[in-house]
Amino acid sequence: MAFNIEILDDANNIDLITIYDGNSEIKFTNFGMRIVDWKVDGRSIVLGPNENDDLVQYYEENPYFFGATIGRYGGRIENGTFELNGQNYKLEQNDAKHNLHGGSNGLHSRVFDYEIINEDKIVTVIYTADMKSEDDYFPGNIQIRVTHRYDLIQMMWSIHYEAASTEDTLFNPMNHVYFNLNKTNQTIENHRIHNEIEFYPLKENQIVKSLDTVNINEEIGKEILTFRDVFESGLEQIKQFNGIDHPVKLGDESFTVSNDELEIEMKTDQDHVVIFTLNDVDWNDHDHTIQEHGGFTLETQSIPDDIHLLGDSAPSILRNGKTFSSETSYQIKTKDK
Ligand code: G6D
Repeated sequence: MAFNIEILDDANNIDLITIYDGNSEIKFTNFGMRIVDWKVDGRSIVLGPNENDDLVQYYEENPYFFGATIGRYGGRIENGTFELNGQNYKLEQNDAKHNLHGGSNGLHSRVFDYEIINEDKIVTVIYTADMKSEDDYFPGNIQIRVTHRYDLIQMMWSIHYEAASTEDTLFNPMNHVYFNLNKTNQTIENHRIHNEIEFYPLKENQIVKSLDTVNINEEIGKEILTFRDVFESGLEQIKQFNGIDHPVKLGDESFTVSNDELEIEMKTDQDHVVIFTLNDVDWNDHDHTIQEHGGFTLETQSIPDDIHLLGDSAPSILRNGKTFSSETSYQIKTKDK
């Protein structure tokens, strides 16, 4: 078991952390607490920069939040405003009129202090930061601790989030990793989704409509869907957004997606996952390796805009005096040939 650290930007303390053994390799950076790459048997299974990209520039330009830790709030808050304890808060409107992924000063834009613990075949990276209300206009200063752990035997990446705030606030973090299990530069259409997809329809402005859900498996009449089935389903919501960009209800203990060779199993204590299938690509990533439907996210979090849908009982409300704690893991399994 081994790990190494490469300094990418000395002036800004940006590092690339590589953890590897014979079968797999995972790379993180303290810039936005990102997963940069994850290779299994030499194949990259997450979207990210190429070897010859300038990593910092790549992430500064990338509009899709590849691999980034998102916070304080994953997804859109309608009109960038919300009310909490009778007080109205105005956030940055960085996505049309909405606040998306916490705004431009969100966690993805920051460089974190970190420490590494190296145990037998398990490497743990612990990031810490303080986020001030004046940074992103949410109430309260929060202390955040995010732990990325890689188990080289299990090929399992787990993320633990912890936070405490000086005032009642919203905290709804997630990781914006995109997976594609294919060896070649194919889209995700061939991937099978082993769980039912029960999603929350969106309004035209991409904000969740209501708490009423639609079950794609029931609509199509198929137990196990491929992404191709979903894209070709003709369902209004899928046509409208050119793919999935929806919160999905999690019913089972785990959520699994596979192709013929690999399987990714996600486990989380969250009740929802936002799945986004890279629906419109209008960014030139120099090498042209990013394509429409070239990856899917598994963003485990509370339903975006829950503060408007659920008010005082929104799970994203973090009360002063309470500690937020949540865990998600992604495990790669190779299928028997
Ligand atoms: C998110 O749901 C959103 C998408 O609409 C957005 O385009 C993407 O992040 C960058 O998952």
